[in-house]
Amino acid sequence: MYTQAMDTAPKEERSALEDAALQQRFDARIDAGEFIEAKDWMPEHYRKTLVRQISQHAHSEIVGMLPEGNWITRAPTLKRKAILLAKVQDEGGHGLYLYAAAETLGTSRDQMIDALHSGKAKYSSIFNYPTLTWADVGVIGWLVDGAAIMNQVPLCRCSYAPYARAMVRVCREESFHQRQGYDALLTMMTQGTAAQRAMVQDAVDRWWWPSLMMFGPPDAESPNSAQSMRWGIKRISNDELRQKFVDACVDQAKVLGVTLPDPALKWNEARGSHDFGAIDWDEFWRVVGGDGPCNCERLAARVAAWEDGAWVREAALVHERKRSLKEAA
Ligand code: BYC
Repeated sequence: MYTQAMDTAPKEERSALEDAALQQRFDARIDAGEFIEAKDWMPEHYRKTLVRQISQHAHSEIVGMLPEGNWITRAPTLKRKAILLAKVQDEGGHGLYLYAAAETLGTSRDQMIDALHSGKAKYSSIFNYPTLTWADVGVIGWLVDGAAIMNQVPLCRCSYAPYARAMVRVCREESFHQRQGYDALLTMMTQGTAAQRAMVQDAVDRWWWPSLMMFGPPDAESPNSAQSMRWGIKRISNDELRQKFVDACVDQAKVLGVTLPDPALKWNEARGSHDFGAIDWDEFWRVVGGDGPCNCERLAARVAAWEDGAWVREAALVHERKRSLKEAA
């Protein structure tokens, strides 16, 4: 595990005056747009906020492998299967970069995984919806990965450098994910049968609103936003990102030939953006609270994977022990 190699004396040995000076210097660095590294002093609340966000993000990547992983054995062609395998594997990699980034803040991976498996930790609401048809896989790429990119590109400039660095790589891969989903849908819409086109529309109808919820609650009801924006963890607010996403999707939907399921969606000349209908926030909080269509199934699948993989972890430890004994000899 990485630990926080503090350059300063432990908290109990520092005076209030020293603490105030450290805080002042930290604030000045944030104001100057500097990046904070793992070894730098940081306020406890900043550290906790980062661990909360980064670990939730890591869990989302790992749980996010499940809805699509479900379709690997049923992909319609060898090409689509190979693409989907690579994509799901990428999501696993993203989870690992993010757990490693969170570990630099002094939280162990075991602690984070325990929190996920015991149901204490959150992960993105979006992964608690079922993937009913092959079109869902395309729509996840287009809308879910599209929303993820919109939200994650600003995180490449997050004030905490290890998170920002991880996000650069994640975003590059996410953009391939978004394109593969859009391409799969375009193929179905332009070369498919009427039934396949209807399947795409049905998937868009089911995933549109949950995708808008991915950006989190409205700014006015987002308890963490103000402080996270002040610290440069979040650079753009939940509502602003949601609006940018809606605006981007409208044109993409036209090219695809699908209808976004919102009768209130229309261009607002004065705002230079699209107006859209009300999001069902009761549904969002229900899903976040554990009562979505697939919450139990997702958690059970993660716990089972962890238990079934125990022998791999044990074998890796024994191998490492043997290797270091050999090296010492
Ligand atoms: N689902 O004060 P707020 C991916 C929680 S991975 C569940 O606005 P914040 C992908 C929030 O945690 C997608 N919970 O919070 C992977 C907070 O609860 P706590 C994941 C949500 O942190 C595989 C409370 O609501 N992306 O795309 O300022 C395949 C109040 O919210 C959600 C990330 O994690 C939600 N949707 O802003 C394909 C990106 N929204 O912790 C794709 C990094 C909010 O106070 N994270 N909550 O108990 C972020 O950017 C921010 O954490 C959020 C929320 C914008 C998500």
